[in-house]
Amino acid sequence: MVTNKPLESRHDRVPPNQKVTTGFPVLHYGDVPEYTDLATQWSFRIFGLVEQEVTLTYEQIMALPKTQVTNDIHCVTGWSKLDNVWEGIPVEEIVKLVKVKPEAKYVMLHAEFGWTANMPLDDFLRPGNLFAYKHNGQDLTPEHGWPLRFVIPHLYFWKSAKWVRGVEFLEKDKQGFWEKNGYHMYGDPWKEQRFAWD
Ligand SMILES: Nc1nc2c(c(=O)[nH]1)N[C@H]1C(S)=C(S)[C@@H](COP(=O)(O)O)O[C@H]1N2
Ligand SMILES: [Mo]
Repeated sequence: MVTNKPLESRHDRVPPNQKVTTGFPVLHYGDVPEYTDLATQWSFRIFGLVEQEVTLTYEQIMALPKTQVTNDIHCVTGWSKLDNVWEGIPVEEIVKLVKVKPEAKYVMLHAEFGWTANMPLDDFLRPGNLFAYKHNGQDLTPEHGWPLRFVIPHLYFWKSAKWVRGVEFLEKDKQGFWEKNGYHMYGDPWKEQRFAWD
């Protein structure tokens, strides 16, 4: 018999207590940055536990090899969005630009206005993660992180920094913005690691 089960009951795709949305909610703390000239107002810094840090211009970032990936995203506030098509720079292309020191075990993503998100280095490096500039065939809108956002689909979507401006390699884990505000240090949606006490 053919069943037309609601997407929420597809437990292989949707983590516990999440609802599938076909919209694309906008969620962040603070203002949406406005840029008039990326060449002068924007750069991307790779620093911390690396042999030699680098700072790239927007043009240099956009000249890196590109990829397209499709994934599902899960926001801690309870919505999931399936089959997102992202275009961007694979995480490995960014990491190739520096020599990461062996002591590095965590990363901190740095976004506009000092916003941050932390994660283990191994999670950051997962194939499929990318620094995206397109979603479903369109340039990211400013609200969704243009000109560049990180996408790490296996953790709650708050780890996917919008308006990302840098990556810092660290020996010890440190709280990012939402983690300081009570969210979980890791944030696995399948284990419902929403808050620090979960
Ligand atoms: N720079 C920045 N990135 C951020 C956030 C933020 O507050 N600032 N919020 C996170 C949260 S909680 C979510 S759910 C997603 C939302 O992305 P969207 O607005 O594109 O749906 O962005 C994440 N990235
Ligand atoms: Mo979120």
